[in-house]
Amino acid sequence: MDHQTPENPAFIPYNSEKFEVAEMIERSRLFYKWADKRRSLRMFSDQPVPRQVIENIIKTASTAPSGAHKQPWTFCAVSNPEIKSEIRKAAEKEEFESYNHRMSDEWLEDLKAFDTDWNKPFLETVPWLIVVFSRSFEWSENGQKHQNYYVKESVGLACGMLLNAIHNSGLVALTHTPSPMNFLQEILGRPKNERPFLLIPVGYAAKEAQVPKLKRKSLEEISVWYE
Ligand code: IYR
Repeated sequence: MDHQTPENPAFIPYNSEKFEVAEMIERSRLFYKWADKRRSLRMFSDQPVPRQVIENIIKTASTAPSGAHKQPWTFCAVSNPEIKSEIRKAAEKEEFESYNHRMSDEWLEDLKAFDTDWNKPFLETVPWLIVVFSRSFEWSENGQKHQNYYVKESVGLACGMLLNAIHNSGLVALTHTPSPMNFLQEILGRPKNERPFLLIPVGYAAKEAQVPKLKRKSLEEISVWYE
C-alpha cells in the first residue's frame, strides 16, 4: 500500500467494546426501545437549535460505511431564512403539481393516513434544513472523473445514522422528498456531480405535535431465520 511507514501504518488494531451476554441482550433491547420512539414529524417548533448540534449530527452521519470509503455525500445545513423560504416556494410548486397531476390515485389513497398535501410550511418554520446530496463521481485535481461506488446504498446508510443522531439529540425530523428535487441543486449552487437525495427538516417538535397512529411490522413479518 502507498505511503506506508512504521509511523503511518495502513492497518491499525481495532478493539471493540465487549459485553457479557446478559448485558448485550439488555443493551440491544434498550436500544431497540429507544429507536422505536423515533417518528417522522411534520409539526415543528421555530425554537432555534445550536449549530454545534447540527455539526455533531452531520459528523455522526459521515461515520456510515460507504463503497470503497468514498463517503459520497454532502450535507447542506440551511438556517438562512431567505434560502429556507426559497426552498419552501420551489418545493410547494413541485408538490402542487404532484398532488394535483402526477401522483396516482393509489398513491394519494396510500397517503391519506398521513394527512399531507402540497403545503409545506414547516420548511420555513424549522430552524434547520439538512439537504443531503449524493455524489455519483469525483473530479481529481487534473479534472479526471472518478466514479463512486454503491452511492445510493452509502448515502441511505448515512441518512439512517443522521436520523438516529437527530433522535438522540431530542430533536425530530422528516425525510422529505419533494419530487422532482432538482431545484435544490440550483438554489444551493451545488456542482454537477451532486444529486439531491433527501430534504430533512430538523428541529424541536411543536408543542401540540401529533403523529399518525402507525403500527410497525412484527419481527415475524420482517424476518426469516435459517438456524
Ligand atoms: N413528497 C410528497 C408526497 C409523499 C410521498 C410519500 I411515499 C410519503 O411517505 C409522504 C409524502 C410530500 O412530501 O407530501
